[in-house]
This record gives sequence, C-alpha cells and structure tokens, in this order.
Amino acid sequence: MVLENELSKSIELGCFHLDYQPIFNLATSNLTGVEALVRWDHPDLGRIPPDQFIEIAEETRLIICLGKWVLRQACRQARKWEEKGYYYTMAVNVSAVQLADPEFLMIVKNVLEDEGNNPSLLELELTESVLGNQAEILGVVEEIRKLGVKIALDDFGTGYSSFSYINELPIDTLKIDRSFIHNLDAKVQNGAIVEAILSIANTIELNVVAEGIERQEQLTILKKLGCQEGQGYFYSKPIEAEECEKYMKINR
Ligand code: G
Ligand code: G
Ligand code: MN
Ligand code: NA
Repeated sequence: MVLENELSKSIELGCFHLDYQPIFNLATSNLTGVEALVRWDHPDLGRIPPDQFIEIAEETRLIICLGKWVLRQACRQARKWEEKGYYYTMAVNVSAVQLADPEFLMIVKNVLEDEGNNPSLLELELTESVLGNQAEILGVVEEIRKLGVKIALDDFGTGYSSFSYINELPIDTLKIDRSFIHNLDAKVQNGAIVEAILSIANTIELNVVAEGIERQEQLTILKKLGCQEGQGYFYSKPIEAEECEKYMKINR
C-alpha cells in the first residue's frame, strides 16, 4: 500500500507536527489545558489530515512509533510551558494498538523522565475501542495512573458500553463526544443524554469536557447543566503551540 510506505518514510524523516486545541473552563473562560493533535506534512502531497492516516497507522502498527514521537513531542512542549510558569494539562490521544504494546508503560515512564515533566499535567485520552475487555489493559492503565498521569475517556457515549467502563477503569475525565453537543438547543430532550452523563460524572466526581462546542447556545446550555470544561471551534480550532500561549497566564 502506497500510503503505508509514505507513512513509514515520513516517520523516519520526521514530517509531522503537533497542533494544540485549547480547552477552557466554561464558567470562567480560563484555559485549563490543550489537546495535542498530530498533523502529517507530506513533502509532496502537502498536509494530510489524521482521519486519513491514523487508521492505516494502526493497521500497520506504525502508530506505535508515531505515537511515541507524538507523546515525546507533546511532553517536550508541556515542559517548555512549565518552565515559563504555564501549568496546563497536556492531553494526548492514545490508540488501542499503543496501549496493547507491552512496552507502552515503559515508553510513558521514559518520556516523562527524559523530558522532566510533572506527570499530573499529562492526560492520556483513550477511546472505548482501546479497551476491549482485557485485564491486561486495565493493569497497564492502573500502572500509568500510579505514575501520576491522568486518564480521559475520549468520544464518550459513542460506544456500546461507555457506561460500564466508568466503573471498570480508573479514569479522571470524560470527554463527551461532539455528536451529543452538536444538537444541543432549546429542545430539552436534545440535552437529555448530556444531562445524564453530567449527572453520573458529578456523582462519582469525574471531570467532564464537552467536545465540539461551536455556538454560544451550546455553551449556555452546557454551563446550565454544570459541565466544567469544553473545547471547540467556538473557542478555538487546533492551533500552533506559539498561538496557544496567548491564552496562557503565569500561575506559580
Ligand atoms: O483534529 P483532528 O482532525 O485532528 O483529529 C481527527 C482524529 O484523529 C481525532 O479522532 C483524533 O482523536 C485523532 N488523532 C489526532 N491526533 C492523534 C494522535 O496523536 N494519536 C491518535 N491515536 N489519534 C489522533
Ligand atoms: O476524537 P478527538 O476528540 O480526539 O477529535 C478531535 C477532532 O475534533 C479533531 O479533528 C478536531 O479538529 C475536531 N474538532 C475540534 N473542535 C471541533 C468543533 O468545534 N467542531 C467540529 N466539527 N470538529 C471539531
Ligand atoms: Mn481526543
Ligand atoms: Na472525540
């Protein structure tokens, strides 16, 4: 497969960069963190979006190498911000293939040590597809959490068994999938699922991030329902590290 070869070459040559999407406290509009999102800068084909290569990277297991690079890059950036007195959560997407890799825990440990990060400012975003049901994966997640790293459940609500994972996995944050935010409007029933998710999350003291906030109306409803944090085009699309800094304040 051609794209596979290109992907492999680009990983060797380092033809990727990370953009960061800011995440805000909805009540105060203060920045709380950023989500790192990988971008492929192909020398001839130009920018290729992740929807077009993450799956191939997973199928070919190239995601293990690429994901390791993403993690290191994100931690290096987070460390630079820490040194400037900018203490914000750095969220990094982790694929199922990475989590199932026996070396993953060691990779996380090494990156944190090498880069000198505060582990509690790193949050790994897992999706339900990651999780299957294996006890091994639960063990890895527990070990990662012992390092002080936070765990988020991404795209929450889209899978078959989202709710069962809340009990089985040690998680800190739920990220409500943007499909549930999309139709939030004055119709009460459209908010019912979000309201249910928030009710459970508040009871068991999970942090909740709403994804894909695009309109003021959605923000107003989310605030009313007690959602703490959010991200989306209403605030900012994914942007370069330097541009993120305009949202950051020194808090030592
Ligand atoms: O912003 P966007 O077009 O970048 O992302 C599209 C999809 O690609 C999202 O579902 C996102 O989770 C995924 N994605 C982006 N960056 C990464 C990454 O570094 N690792 C993994 N596994 N997925 C990513
Ligand atoms: O699956 P994950 O949550 O990691 O995906 C992040 C993806 O969502 C990226 O592709 C990002 O560009 C996209 N995204 C971020 N904010 C918005 C938004 O407000 N609306 C839409 N449609 N997509 C968004
Ligand atoms: Mn994500
Ligand atoms: Na998502």
